[in-house]
Amino acid sequence: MFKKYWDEKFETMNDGAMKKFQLEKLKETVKWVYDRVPFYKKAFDNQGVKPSDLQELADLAKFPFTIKTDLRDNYPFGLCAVPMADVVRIHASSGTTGKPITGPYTAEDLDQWTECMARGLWAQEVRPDSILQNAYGMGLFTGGLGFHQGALRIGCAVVPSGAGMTERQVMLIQDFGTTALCCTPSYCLTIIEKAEKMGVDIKKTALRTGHFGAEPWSVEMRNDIEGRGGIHAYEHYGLTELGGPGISFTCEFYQIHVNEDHVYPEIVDPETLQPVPEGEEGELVFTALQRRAMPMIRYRTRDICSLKREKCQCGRTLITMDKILGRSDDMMIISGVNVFPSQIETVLMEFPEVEPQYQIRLSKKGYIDHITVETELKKHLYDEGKSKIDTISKSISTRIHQIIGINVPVTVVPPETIERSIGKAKRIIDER
Ligand code: DLL
Repeated sequence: MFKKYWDEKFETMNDGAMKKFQLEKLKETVKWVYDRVPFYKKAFDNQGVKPSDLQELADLAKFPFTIKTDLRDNYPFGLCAVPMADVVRIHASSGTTGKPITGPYTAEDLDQWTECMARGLWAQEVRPDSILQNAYGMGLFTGGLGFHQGALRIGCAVVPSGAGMTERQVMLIQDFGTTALCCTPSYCLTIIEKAEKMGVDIKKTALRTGHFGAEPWSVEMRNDIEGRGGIHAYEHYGLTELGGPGISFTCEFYQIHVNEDHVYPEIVDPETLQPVPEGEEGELVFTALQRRAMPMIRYRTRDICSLKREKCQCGRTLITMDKILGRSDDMMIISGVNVFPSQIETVLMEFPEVEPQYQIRLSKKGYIDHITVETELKKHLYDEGKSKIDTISKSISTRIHQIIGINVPVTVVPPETIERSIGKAKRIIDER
């Protein structure tokens, strides 16, 4: 049976019907948390809003935002809206600083998450006869089990290889005839590089699709992965606070469709917190529509992005979001210009001489902040010596100036000195 969409009703729902559905779910959710979570009751009361004030979608703007520190302040389960007896799984973010962000799920939440994942993977050519190698970190991270469940629901063969042991990943791709690979885009590059070293041409394997996410990556990086891996590189986006991956996914036309029957997206100006007009850039804010264990109301993701409602050739009517430019936490202000690592990446990827590996080092010289971009040259070029290295680093620096408008010295480091990622790549080294 030919089935184009996993869930045709919602994926192709007309705007009016979707808005009606969203309003109904929003009303339920604000009431659900107001009645059950003291934090929300207090926040709504302080703002002078009641669940009954939500009469149309625009009324959501009257409700308070939720931010990361609210989750930390109420760690681990203070924002939970159900008794522990109804919780069946708890995920958590890696939390590089302080305590992690917790993500509890009821059985129904898990089921819906699984549906969202199956929906995305189906749109990305995964079928019951696919062999899907899941190299996202297994465990507390939502990537591993999120993709696992979605793939199981489709009924394909799942290889839960987890992140790391890269040589073995290459072996499994070859021996098992893996057709779909799930991992972060930076880990995919690590796998491709390892394969090249092992003398394995990934293009000659059965691998056809990649399902990448969990970190920002440029279109140029995607093109590189597609070219070197001989695959279609699809994307997923999500965050622990909203239940992990499954918030949005790319279709075959690279449009990132938001599962807006599950999350209600808004874009706000990060300074004024006012909604910005459609198509304009700002901070992504999500409200959960169907979750029960820990539904977030107007959660500020800190991800910088824009939303567009345009007709997509794939036939899906789900609103689309742009590729994430970066997190506002990772935004650097250099000579007064706002810069995201992904913009530096875009310039670097124009240079076929460099490896798709880079780090941005921030340091202090006296009172002055100093930035350098470190990257690697292809080994044979590096071996040509200093004058080659100097010429290329100068050209990159000039190009960064042309494109982004900032003066940044570029340092070429010896081959393979930038640490290869197996999960989320660390792009900024802050030594200030
Ligand atoms: O990274 C969930 C996930 C797993 C998404 C696997 C996709 C695939 P967290 O660890 O909580 O959850 O990190 C969430 O990662 O706010 C973004 O800043 C970033 N992020 C996630 N997906 C993308 C993407 C998972 N496709 C944070 N592009 C988010 C850019 C992404 N950034």
